[in-house]
Amino acid sequence: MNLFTFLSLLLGFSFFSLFINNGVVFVDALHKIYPELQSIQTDASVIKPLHRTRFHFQPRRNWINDPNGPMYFKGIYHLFYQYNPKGAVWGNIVWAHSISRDLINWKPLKPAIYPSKPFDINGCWSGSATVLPGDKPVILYTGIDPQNRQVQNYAIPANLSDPYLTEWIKPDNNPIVDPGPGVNASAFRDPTTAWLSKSGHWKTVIGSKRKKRGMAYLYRSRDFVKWTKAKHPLHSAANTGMWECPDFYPVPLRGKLGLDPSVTGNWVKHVFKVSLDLTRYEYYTVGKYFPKKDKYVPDNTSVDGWSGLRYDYGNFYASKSFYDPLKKRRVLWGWANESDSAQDDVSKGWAGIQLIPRTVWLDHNQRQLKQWPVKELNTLRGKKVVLSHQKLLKGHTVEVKGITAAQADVEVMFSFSSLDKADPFDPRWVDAQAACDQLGNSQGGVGPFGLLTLASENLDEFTPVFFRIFKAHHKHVVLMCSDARSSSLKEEGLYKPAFAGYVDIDLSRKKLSLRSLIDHSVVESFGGGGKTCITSRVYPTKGVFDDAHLHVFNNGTEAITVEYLRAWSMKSARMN
Ligand code: DQQ
Repeated sequence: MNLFTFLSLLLGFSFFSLFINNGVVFVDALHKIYPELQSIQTDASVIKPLHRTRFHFQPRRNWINDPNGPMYFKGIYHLFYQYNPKGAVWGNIVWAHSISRDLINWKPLKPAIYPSKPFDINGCWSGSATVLPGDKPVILYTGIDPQNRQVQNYAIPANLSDPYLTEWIKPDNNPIVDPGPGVNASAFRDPTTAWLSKSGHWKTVIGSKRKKRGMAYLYRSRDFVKWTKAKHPLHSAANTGMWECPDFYPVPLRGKLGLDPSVTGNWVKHVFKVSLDLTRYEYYTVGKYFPKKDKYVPDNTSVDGWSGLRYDYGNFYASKSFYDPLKKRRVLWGWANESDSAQDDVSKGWAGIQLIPRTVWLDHNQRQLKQWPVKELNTLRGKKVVLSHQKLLKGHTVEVKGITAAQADVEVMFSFSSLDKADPFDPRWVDAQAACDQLGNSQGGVGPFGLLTLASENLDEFTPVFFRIFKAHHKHVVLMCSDARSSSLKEEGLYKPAFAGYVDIDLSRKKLSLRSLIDHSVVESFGGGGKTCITSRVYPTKGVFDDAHLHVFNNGTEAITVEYLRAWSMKSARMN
């Protein structure tokens, strides 16, 4: 079995599905479909607390996937998301809708968009919101029509004076974009937030593929209703397959400020992100947008392909960002699927969470982004414990006691006095995950050091999140791992990868930071101040609730100092 087949089985995706509908052959590579499980409803009152997240977004039950159309409108944040109202696997998809004043506590509203018209009768798939001048939100989304073609539709609020935007209208002049000649009608979806160019045109990008080439088709419109396809795509890349959920936005060269998508100029770069259906990972590039030519060109420091930079090197997909005009920041949402089986999801009665929204900005090296949980998350911090100047010799583990280790926020700053003991870097470790897979948290020179999260009392279950530092030719290489292999004593049907990424960081201060958000079945970690992020979904059997433990550890010969460790018990968010 190759890696992709294995991943697809475990993550619940099917890469190659074939449907014949009304004589149209519909080849696609989407969420795994379980017709017999799609409409098995679990009573919300019998959903068990085990493994449910308490501060990561989830509805009370059922399946969720992509975040859709996040936006801020009249004092309220809106999050829509792909949702199956009838069961815990993908199917019957509608745009569910929740609102919040702080991005952390959420109130559910009724679904905003659901199949009801010929232009979306077979599905209401992902899309984005754009707030037009005069504070008028519009949603662009992909509808599946009676021929199973993917078409683009718009929806508008029924009542602009309702800050909750409860009712949405899908005008009858939809679809506003159909695939047209030469475009693969079963691979044409997920319109981006539109931006306004100086010429007065609105522009949006739609993900697609041409043979094996990933495509970002560009469309222009003056009135948001009549759209024309540009001669050239905004961007495309060979052998990357279908580009799902593209995202495109400006970031200033310096500082953390977020920008409205229409901003251009010499003082900004652009970020282009796609979700690769073939690998179910995302990659982004940092580059330059030429508005007159409507071309995006990645910088030569950004790898433009599936080994490129990722927002998150773990379980994170179909992400979408938005500009928050209230706090002047760009906020990123990502979906984390379950890593258990569809049958487990049906017995749990739910599947999928949204990760904590993250502020994103360009790192001062201008080659990559940095990410950090929105600061509103700190309002959930409760009891705090602190460690400082704690020396960890080789093999030392110190338990962090006094907080709820299954529901916690932990920030640590590690330091070391020398890198002389760093092991040599094997140039074959191009893929960080392969390196982590091979080495795990076995003894090294400088590192592994980090956290043991969701640990059982006798340490037969735990999810370590840690760094290892290697010596390469002219520099040091920092590997960050979030290794789920020992995360659960349950073996059957669980996907337990040793997710990993490299951290491009200056080690001259001999310091490395780590923050982990631990929430029962998710460990979401930020290394090097948000340079490398990794999310793991895990299902401990013993390290649960009050029986979960948290440790800080060093298994390298070089002594490590915990300069400080601050850990908080996290309160539960008001969640739908
Ligand atoms: N999920 C949606 C599609 C999108 C995919 C369907 C990505 O619009 O391409 O639920 O997870």
